[in-house]
Amino acid sequence: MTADLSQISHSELVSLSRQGNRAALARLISKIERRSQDTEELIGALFQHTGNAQVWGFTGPPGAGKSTAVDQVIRILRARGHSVAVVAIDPSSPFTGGAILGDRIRMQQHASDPGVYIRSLATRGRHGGLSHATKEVVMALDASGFDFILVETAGVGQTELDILKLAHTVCVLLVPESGDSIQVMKAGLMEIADIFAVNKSDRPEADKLVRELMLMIGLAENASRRGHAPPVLKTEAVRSQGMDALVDACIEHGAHIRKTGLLAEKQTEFLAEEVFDVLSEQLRISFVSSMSSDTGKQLIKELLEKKLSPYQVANALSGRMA
Ligand SMILES: Nc1nc2c(ncn2[C@@H]2O[C@H](COP(=O)(O)OP(=O)(O)OP(=O)(O)O)[C@@H](O)[C@H]2O)c(=O)[nH]1
Ligand SMILES: [Mg+2]
Repeated sequence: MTADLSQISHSELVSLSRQGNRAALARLISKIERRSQDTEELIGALFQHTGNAQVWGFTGPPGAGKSTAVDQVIRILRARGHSVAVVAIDPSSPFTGGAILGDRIRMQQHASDPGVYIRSLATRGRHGGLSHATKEVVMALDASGFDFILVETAGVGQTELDILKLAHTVCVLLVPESGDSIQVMKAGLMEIADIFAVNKSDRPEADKLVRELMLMIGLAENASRRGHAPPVLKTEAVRSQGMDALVDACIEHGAHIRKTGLLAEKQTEFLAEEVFDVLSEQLRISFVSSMSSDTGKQLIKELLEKKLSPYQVANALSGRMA
C-alpha cells in the first residue's frame, strides 16, 4: 500500500483502486476531474470493469434534506452488507451555501469505514448540466467495485434533470414548504422521478403534498415507465423515519428495470452519450487549436468582413479538422 502512486502506470492505478486502495482511487478521480491527457488511457484501463454498480440519484430543492437522506441510505446499505460510494455534485453552488462543511461533518461517521467512499465534485458542465467528468468519475467508482453509487445533485435547473443521464434510479426529495406541487411539474421533476420522498414529514402539510403528488402521478401518463408509477413515500431523514422503505423502493425499482429491459436501454443511452461527450470534447479542443492557427485567424477576419458566413467558416474548419 506504500507504492509511490505518481510513478505507476494507469492500469496499475486502476488495479490498485480495485483492490481497495483508496489513495489510488482518489488519485484516479483527481486525474479525471482535471481532464488531463491521461484521461483517455485511464478510461481505457477501467472501462472493462464497469457495469456492475447500481447508481441512485438524489435530487430536489436546496435544503430538502438530500445529504441527510444519503447519509441514512449509506448506513442502511452498509448494514445490509453492501459497499457504497457517494458523489456530491457542485456543493460549492451559491444555492447550497456551506454544504461542503455540513456534508463532511454529517458523513464523518463513515470516514473510517473502508466500505464507504465519499467525494465532493465542484464540477459543472459547460451548459449547466452534469459534466462529462462527473460521469467518468462514476465509471471509476463502478470499476473500483462499489455495489452502490449515490449521486447527490444540488437542485438547480439542468443539473437536476441531467441526473437522468447518470442514475439508474432517480429519487426526488421534496419538502412540504417547498411550494406547491405545480413547481414539480414546471421543473420537469415529474418526468425524471422514479421515486418521490416527501421529506421533513414532521412538518405540517406533508400529507397534502403527498396527496397532490399522487394525484399528479395518476394523471400523468408516461409510457416509458412501463408500469412503474413512482411511489410517494414520507420520510424524516434526520430521525431516520421511512428511510428503510425508501431504500427498499430504490431496490425494487432496480429489479423492475432489470426485468423489463429498461436497464439495458438506459445503459445503451448512457454509453452513447459518453461517446458523444468524448467527441464534443475532442471537437472543442481541435476547434480551439484551429482558431489560433493562421488559417483560423484568416477565416475569422473574413467572417468579420462579412465575406464568409459563420456556416461557411464552420464548414471550412470542419474540413480541416476531419
Ligand atoms: N425537520 C426536519 N429537518 C430535516 C429533515 N431532514 C433534514 N433536515 C434538516 O434540513 C437541513 C438541510 O439538510 P441537508 O441534508 O443539508 O439538505 P440538502 O438537500 O442536502 O441541502 P443542499 O445540499 O444544501 O441542497 C439540515 O439542517 C437538516 O438537519 C427532516 O426530515 N426533518
Ligand atoms: Mg446536500
